[in-house]
Amino acid sequence: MNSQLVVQVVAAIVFNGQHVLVGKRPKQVHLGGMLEFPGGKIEPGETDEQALSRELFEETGLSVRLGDLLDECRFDYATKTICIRFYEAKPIEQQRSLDPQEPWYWCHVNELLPALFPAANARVLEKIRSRLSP
Ligand code: DGT
Repeated sequence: MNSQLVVQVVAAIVFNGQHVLVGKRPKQVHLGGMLEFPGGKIEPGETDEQALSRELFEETGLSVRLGDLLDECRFDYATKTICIRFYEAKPIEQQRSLDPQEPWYWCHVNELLPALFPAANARVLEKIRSRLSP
């Protein structure tokens, strides 16, 4: 049994037509260099929606309307266990444009290669692909 504290994480799959918002994690952090969906750890007292709105706005300046829960996954790493919930989202307003220097960009769904993402994202990537394939 894993007795480590479980870190609660939320992430958004923001769809813009055939594109989804992704970012590259900074080199120095856990899973550095991998792609991720915007989001992060839930602060004490926050709902999933509050945490996602805060993280998305801080990271990208984007306001979204949250949709369905697409996947929930518990994953054990060497140093911690995470429980991550992925929500579908639609962009409402972009407060600032994304600078090419920033890690965030709109990626075509055909380019969401599982090898570029943390293993915890495998199932949701599968769901995104099957949702958009004809
Ligand atoms: P910080 O800098 O400590 O405030 O970090 P936060 O709140 O931005 O959260 P972060 O991104 O360090 O932690 C999220 C954890 O979930 C991290 O261990 C990586 C993991 N993870 C796996 N897949 C994803 C994903 O698609 N998006 C995000 N944001 N995290 C993911």
